[in-house]
Parts: sequence; C-alpha cells; structure tokens
Amino acid sequence: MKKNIFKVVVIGDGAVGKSSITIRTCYGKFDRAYISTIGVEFGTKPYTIEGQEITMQIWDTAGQERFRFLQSAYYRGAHGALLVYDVTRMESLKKISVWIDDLMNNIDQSIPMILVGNKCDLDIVRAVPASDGDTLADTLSEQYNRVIPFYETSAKTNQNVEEVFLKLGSMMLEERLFEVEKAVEWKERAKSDWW
Ligand SMILES: Nc1nc2c(ncn2[C@@H]2O[C@H](COP(=O)(O)OP(=O)(O)OP(=O)(O)O)[C@@H](O)[C@H]2O)c(=O)[nH]1
Ligand SMILES: [Mg+2]
Repeated sequence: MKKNIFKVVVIGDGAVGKSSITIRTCYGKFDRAYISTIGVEFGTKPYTIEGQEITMQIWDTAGQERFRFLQSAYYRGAHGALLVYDVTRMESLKKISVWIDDLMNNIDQSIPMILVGNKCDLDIVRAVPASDGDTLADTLSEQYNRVIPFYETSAKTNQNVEEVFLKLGSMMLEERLFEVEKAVEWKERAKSDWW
C-alpha cells in the first residue's frame, strides 16, 4: 500500500558504516570488507510499528567527498534521515553539522532525524565518548526545533540497529498523522469559510 511507504536517507562521512547498517537491517548480515558506495544503493524492508505495516525504502548514499555533487538529488522527498558518524573518528562527528545543513538545504521542510554513532563494538579504539553524541543531539534538536534522538549502534554485532529503524519508523508515522490532521483541519476550515 503506497501510503505506508517511507523514504529514508542514510547520510554521513565515508566509511562510517552507512551501507553496513542498511545491509544489516535489510539482509541480517555484516561484511568486514569496505566497498565504498558509488552514488546510492537501495534497501527495502517491511516493519510492523505500533500495529501498522510500513515499508522503508532506504537510500544508502555515498559519503566520500568525490561523490558529494550527486548527493542533494537523493534527498528530495525523504520522510526521514539517519545522520551517521563513526565513534572511532572524531572528524566524522564534526562533519554531521555539514551533512544536516546539506539535507535541510535540499528538502522543503524538516523531517524526523536520528543521530547514530556507529561501530560501538570497537570500544578499544573509541575516539568519541557517548556523551559527545548526546550533546550534539541536544544542540541539533534545539537548532532544528525538533527532537533528534541519539543512539550508538554496531552493524557488526547488530546492537541497536533495529531499535534505530523502529524509532525512526514511529517518528515518521507520527509526522504523517500530524500532516493528515492538519490537512483535515484546513479542509474543514475551508468548508466553513465557504458556506
Ligand atoms: N567493527 C565494526 N566495523 C564496521 C561497523 N560498521 C561498518 N564497519 C566497517 O567499516 C567499513 C566501512 O563500512 P561501510 O558500511 O562500507 O561504510 P559507508 O558509510 O557505507 O562508506 P561509503 O559508502 O564510502 O560512504 C567496512 O569495512 C565495514 O566492515 C561496525 O559497526 N563495527
Ligand atoms: Mg556505503
């Protein structure tokens, strides 16, 4: 059913694990090899959220700078976004604000977003404490005037991967319900003005 299809864009620096998270949720597997995404790849997955069947069309975008010029076209029509950094590279966290700016410049209105610190299984080489992720999520929530939750994930061990997609799914459902309510309200108002 078309009405329950949601487009999700996965964005962030090269090698943070965008493809790994997408492959983990769609196919339940993990590959240690790094094959950099060219342009965009797609995953599709059905979820049941709050008793509703939905399908997520996951747009796994390229993070490497040389593909940057392609990015903005992919953001159009997105219903939700995962902003991914790598907990072993501070630079990838610092770049999140650039990615979110890029996204916001290419969509009509703000959408549900989740901040994701991936590779949390690599605690031994961690460079970004979880508290930095928390702080950034709070700052971005204030800046964009909507709650942006924060999770640490591991595509390798599957920690929190499903939780992230389920949370984003319920945020997107809520957003859609809000849009529908607004539309009904406007319709009613237009009717009463007319008569
Ligand atoms: N230990 C560990 N390694 C991970 C995890 N997620 C991804 N990796 C590894 O990190 C590398 C990069 O992962 P990708 O998923 O290809 O990264 P990407 O963000 O899609 O990269 P681009 O497509 O170039 O933007 C690969 O070697 C993965 O195996 C994780 O949670 N834990
Ligand atoms: Mg990739």
